[in-house]
Amino acid sequence: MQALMKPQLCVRSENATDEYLQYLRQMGLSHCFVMFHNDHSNYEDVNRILDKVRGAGLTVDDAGNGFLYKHMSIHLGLKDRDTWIDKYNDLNRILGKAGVPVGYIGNSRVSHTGYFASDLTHGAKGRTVDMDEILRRPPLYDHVVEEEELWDAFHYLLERALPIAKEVGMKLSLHPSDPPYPMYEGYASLIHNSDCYRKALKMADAIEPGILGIKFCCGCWLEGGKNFGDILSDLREFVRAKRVLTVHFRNVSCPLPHFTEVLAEDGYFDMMSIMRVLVQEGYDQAIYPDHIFETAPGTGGDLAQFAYAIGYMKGLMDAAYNEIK
Ligand SMILES: [Mn+2]
Repeated sequence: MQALMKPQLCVRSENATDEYLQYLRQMGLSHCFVMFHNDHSNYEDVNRILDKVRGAGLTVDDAGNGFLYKHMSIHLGLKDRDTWIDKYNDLNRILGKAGVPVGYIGNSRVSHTGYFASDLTHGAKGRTVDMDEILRRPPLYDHVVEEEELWDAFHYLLERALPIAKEVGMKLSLHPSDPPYPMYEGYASLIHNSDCYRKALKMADAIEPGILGIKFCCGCWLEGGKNFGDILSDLREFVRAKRVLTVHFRNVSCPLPHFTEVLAEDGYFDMMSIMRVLVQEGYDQAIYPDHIFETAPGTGGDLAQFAYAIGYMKGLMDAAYNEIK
């Protein structure tokens, strides 16, 4: 069976060089996503960079600007949020009109204890979370932001973002909080289990049906373990409902409270079983290896790490498609 899902890597707007685009193509990739720097989030630069990426033979599945879509004024509902929502919507208008089918929404917060080397990571430095340490941290903001407040701000954002996305033919994908834990650093997490996704989709569909979707981060699901949900049945449910817009294919050493990110083949979960569900359900959207190790200077850096991760992921994907031939 011909592969339906689309393995992809990231193109940063400031690194959309001929050499980098060739690096993606020489791994047999024909898909990518583009993260736009603030300096490149205007109409001319967005279109220039998209033209260049597409001219190199790559399809852009999704794109956005992390500074804008993760802006805390939006997610905490601060006084200046409308200014930031307007800037965020302006970029989505540009992206949607340029034919990018998927954008981003929501504050996929990321916290960790640090990057540490161990046997689990073969001596490279892997992102590590010790939830007990994180829970001891003081609040980041001047008041503790409870769950209800966060959902109110999200609803306010959805009311303003979804109609614009619909108008320009775009869907918006939402990533879980990482680590997925209800409250830490003085503010609640929007998405810390699969029921939070069900709630978000229902809320969004009441405004504009079918626009909000999921960045299905296997890493976050596995970090949360049973507290997040049943990764395989959740994946099946959301893929069948056509709500999964991209998959982050990542494994961890064990569920919270203390995990390290590891190579896909080394984690506690069998990543082939995830690939099987995607293939069986006819998943036809993007799939991305997500995070990588920090390695010693002179050992190939991020490019080598991503090449290894994409190669392993594509190998599993081919094996899974071969099973149902
Ligand atoms: Mn992720």
